[in-house]
Amino acid sequence: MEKVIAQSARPSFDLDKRAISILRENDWGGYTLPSKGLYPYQWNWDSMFVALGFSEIDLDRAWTEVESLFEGQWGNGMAAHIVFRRDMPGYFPGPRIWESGHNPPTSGLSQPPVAATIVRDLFEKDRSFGRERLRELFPKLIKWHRWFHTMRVISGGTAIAVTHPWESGRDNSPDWDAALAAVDPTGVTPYTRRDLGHVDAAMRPTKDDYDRYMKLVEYGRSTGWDHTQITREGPFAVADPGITFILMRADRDLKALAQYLGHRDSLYEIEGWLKTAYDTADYLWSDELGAFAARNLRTGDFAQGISSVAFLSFYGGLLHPQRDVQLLGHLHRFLDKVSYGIPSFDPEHPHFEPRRYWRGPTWAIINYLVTRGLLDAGLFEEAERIRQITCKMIQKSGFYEYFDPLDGTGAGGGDFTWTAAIWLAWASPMVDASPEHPPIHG
Ligand code: 9WN
Repeated sequence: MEKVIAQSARPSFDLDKRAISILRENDWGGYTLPSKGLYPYQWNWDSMFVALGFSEIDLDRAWTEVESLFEGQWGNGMAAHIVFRRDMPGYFPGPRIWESGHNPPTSGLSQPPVAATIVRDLFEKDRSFGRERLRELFPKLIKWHRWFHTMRVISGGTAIAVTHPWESGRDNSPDWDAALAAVDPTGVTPYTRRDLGHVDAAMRPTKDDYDRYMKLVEYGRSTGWDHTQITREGPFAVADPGITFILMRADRDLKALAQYLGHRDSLYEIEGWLKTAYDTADYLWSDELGAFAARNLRTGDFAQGISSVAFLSFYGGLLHPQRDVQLLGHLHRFLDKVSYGIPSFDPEHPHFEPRRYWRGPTWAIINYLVTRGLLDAGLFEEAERIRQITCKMIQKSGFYEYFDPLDGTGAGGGDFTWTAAIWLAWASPMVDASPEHPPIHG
């Protein structure tokens, strides 16, 4: 299955080669680390982007990445956000803090469900090769989606809650500021952060944030990781446009997979989830911001600014002429204000910080997801603009975890796997950027 990329086919051959070596170097045998040192375990959505990257060179290895992630799936369906296979003292909080009771040990929460979308990509690359593997994975995928639609909703509603900023994959986005401020950090068990041994503190979440992250872990652990209780009564529950639109898209892709397999009962269940998509989106639309925004499920309050995940509504398959005009206005504004977008938070907002983690920097994975949606919606010009910026940014700085949108400087961890994977799958100048799937709207 291994495929060799021909030198003549790719003008950025050195970067292609480097990207492939990063994937191989961070491959620890069936699963891949996001970055050595900083993140020495398997992370949920990282692994799915990694699978996409591997699918450019080794489809078999790509499927293995997805399969290994699901070794961390709980009996209740949750695919955990971190799977811990070794005890690495260089990372905090490790398996002993989480006390998941799962084998292999995992964290106690989840991450954005890009898996079904990526599995569909892998399957469509070679259907006969993937059929058996899809058959094995499908029940696990649908169980995970069911977990989101039951254990991460508050009775009567359809909005999907994130119960910890880590669950959103966008740890310290300003989207969580108000809800996080309401978490009382008093009495948090003293701890030593490890991330600051790898990355400059100015690029990472603050101590105030971290105390609250740990308080939320302690709370989850005290419930024995009872996800229903955590969602309904816990100290933090915010509806996140990121996870919401990613799940919407993944539900549609899961539906396509059910069709391939002829799973009629599953189709009905998935269609039931999809029927609520527009209601869920309505809940996240802020007239004041003219955009989708995170919303605190305990108070109903919207976030104070716009994050780049607002533009994932296209990826989620939503079309709404009046709203789309406003969203595209913001997208152009975000891109025009900086040289290397899409900034993760509104560059004109007072809370924008160009180097601090999710409070402004540009992320190649988000650019990729937004672009997939724009292509589906026929917005080719915007899509190509974002791809070219991403390409230029990586050519300028290398495979960093994320980038300063003002000058393209790489930040966070270096030789970062998901950036290498996104390069191979999409950002490299020679990748065919035409839409792989027909539009999914309607
Ligand atoms: C906590 C691994 C992960 C990503 C997240 C990113 C960051 C972890 C951290 O790194 O989160 O899960 O310790 O900061 O925010 O999106 O999956 O790359």
